[in-house]
Amino acid sequence: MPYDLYYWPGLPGRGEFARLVLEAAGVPYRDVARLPEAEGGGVAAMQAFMVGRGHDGPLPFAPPFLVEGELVVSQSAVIAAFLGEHHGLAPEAEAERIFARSIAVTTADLVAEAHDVHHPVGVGLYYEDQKPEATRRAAEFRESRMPKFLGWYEALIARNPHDSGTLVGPDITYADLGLYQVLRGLAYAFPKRMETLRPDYPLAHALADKVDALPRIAAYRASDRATGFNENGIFRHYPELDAA
Ligand SMILES: N[C@@H](CCC(=O)N[C@@H](CS)C(=O)NCC(=O)O)C(=O)O
Repeated sequence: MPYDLYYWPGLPGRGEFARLVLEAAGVPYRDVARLPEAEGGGVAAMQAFMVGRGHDGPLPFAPPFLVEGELVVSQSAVIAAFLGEHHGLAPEAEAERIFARSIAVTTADLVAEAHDVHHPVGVGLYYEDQKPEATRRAAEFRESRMPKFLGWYEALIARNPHDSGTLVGPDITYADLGLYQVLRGLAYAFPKRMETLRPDYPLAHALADKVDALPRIAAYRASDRATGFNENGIFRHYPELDAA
């Protein structure tokens, strides 16, 4: 049975943290909400699952979630860890396995902060209705939060005792795929700021380049399964929120 991944169509969003692990591992999956309703897909199928229609399993609070038979896995970091651990993209040693999970959860924190830059007052409001607050939030995010998160990733790679150029353990893991995605997202949303910061994080960027060159990731990015960043997503490019 292939996995069923449920996430909003039309944006990479938080679904991408699951999708990248599935793609890097070469694991078959259905991106259910992107399928036609005639094939049991669409947003309606996703929303039906979330209210328990047609199944009596756990209810995910929000997309993304992953379903395989009776197993329902929600929260982007938990999904990435679950898939990585089951499909050869996680460290073997227990301490490193646990730390990879911590990295993934921290990455989810960064994603939430990147989202809150354009929605600092309320998730249910339009960006246009919270622009002054977004301007203030963006300055703090660019100047303080981006260097703090990126510096942490850089330090992890530098301190990795395996000297593998990865965040944790001897090989590329789902934690590295998450870093790859946030670096791409931040470069899309804040191109000027990322250009300024880039020289400070050579190891993180080298790792992202390595992930980008993985044959399965390259094939995925060239496929019609991959969706580009846009202003419906988490990482949005509003020029007025970016600065060097
Ligand atoms: N912490 C969760 C956040 C999930 C989340 O906020 N999902 C968004 C889409 S990216 C959503 O549809 N939220 C609906 C809601 O919060 O009501 C995760 O990382 O998966």
